[in-house]
Amino acid sequence: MNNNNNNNNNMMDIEPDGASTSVSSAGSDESPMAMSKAAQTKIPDTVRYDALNPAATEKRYYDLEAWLSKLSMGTPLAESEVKALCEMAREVLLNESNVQPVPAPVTVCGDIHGQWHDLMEIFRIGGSAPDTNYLFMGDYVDRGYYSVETVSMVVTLKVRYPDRVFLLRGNHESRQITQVYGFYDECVRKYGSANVWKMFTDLFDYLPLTALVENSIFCPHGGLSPSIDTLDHVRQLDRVQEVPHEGPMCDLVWSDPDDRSGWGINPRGAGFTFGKDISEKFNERNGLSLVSRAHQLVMDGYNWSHDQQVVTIFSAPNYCYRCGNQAAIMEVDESLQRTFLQFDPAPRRGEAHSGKKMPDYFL
Ligand SMILES: [Mn+2]
Repeated sequence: MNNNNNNNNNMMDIEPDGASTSVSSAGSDESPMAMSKAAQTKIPDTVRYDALNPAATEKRYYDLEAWLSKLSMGTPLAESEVKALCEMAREVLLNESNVQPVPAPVTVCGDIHGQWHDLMEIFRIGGSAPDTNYLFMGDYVDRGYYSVETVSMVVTLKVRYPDRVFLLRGNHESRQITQVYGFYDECVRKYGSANVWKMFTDLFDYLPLTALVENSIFCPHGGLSPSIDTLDHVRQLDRVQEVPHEGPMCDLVWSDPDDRSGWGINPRGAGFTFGKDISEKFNERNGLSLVSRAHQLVMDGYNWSHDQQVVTIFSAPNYCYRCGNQAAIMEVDESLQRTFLQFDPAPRRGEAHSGKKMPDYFL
C-alpha cells in the first residue's frame, strides 16, 4: 500500500487561528546575581547567545539539554515546556528562508510520521546531532503513535543546534490534516486538552518550505509546482500561514513525480504530478543536480525517478506498523556524493509482540 489515500476530501473547513498570545521569553531574570552566575558558566557555542541577557541564554541551554534527555527516553515534555520550546523555535524558524540554505555534509531524512522509536534508530545508524548534521523533510506527525515525542524531539534539536539541524514543512504539518490523521487526538489523549496541538500547529506555519543543499540539491517535501519556475519564486512566497488548498505553497508539500510527462492531476486531491520533462527543465533552469523529496512510501526506503533527477526518501520503516517497507536516509558528503543507509524497524522494548490496537483512523 502507499499513502496516496491522503486526499483532502474529508478535510474539515477550519479557519486557522492565527493570533497566538505572545509571552515574554522564559527565564529573563536580569538580577545582578543571575548575571554574574551566568558569566561564570560555560555555554557551548552551539547555543544562540544573547549578549544582553546571559542569564536567559544559560536557562535556555539547561532547559534544552534537560528536554533532550527526557525526550531521548521517550518521555513527552510538560505542556509548559512545549510552550517555552515553541516560542524559542518560532524565533529561530522565522529567520530562515523559504529556500533554506543547508551546508554539506548533511544527512537527509524523509517522512517519520510519529514513529519515535525509528527516529532514535536513525540517530543510531546515521549518528547523533550535532556530530551528524540533519535535514528532515517534513511529516513528523500523524499515523504513528508517538507524534508528540517525535515532533518535540526534532524541534528541540532544531533550537539546540540551529545551524546543524534543519526542518522543513510537510503536508501533515497542518491544522486540517492533523485533525484527521492522529496528531490532534494524540495531543488530547496525552495532555488532556488541545493546547499542545495548537502550540505546535501554530509553530508549523513558520517551518521553511524547502531547503537547498550547497546550491545543488533542492529539497521540498512533495515536489514541483506549475506556478514555480525558479527558486526566487519560492523565496517570494509568504509562507507563514496554514497550507492552502491550492497554489504554489500547496504544491511544494503535496506534489509527486510521475512516469507521464508534463503536469497531471494528483490522485491525492492536492498538488500535481510532474513528469521527467518538468524535472529536467526545473533542474537545468536553476542549476540544480537533483530534487530530493519525501512524501511517498517507497518499499526500499528510497527510489530514483526521472533519470536520477529526482529521488524519494522515506524514513518510516514498516509504515503504520504494517506496510513491511524498509526506510532510508541519504548521506550527502562534502563533495555532494550520496550514500543511502537503509534500515528496518527498531525493536520496541516491551511492546514487540503486544499486537497494538489500530486506532479508528486507520480503518
Ligand atoms: Mn507527505
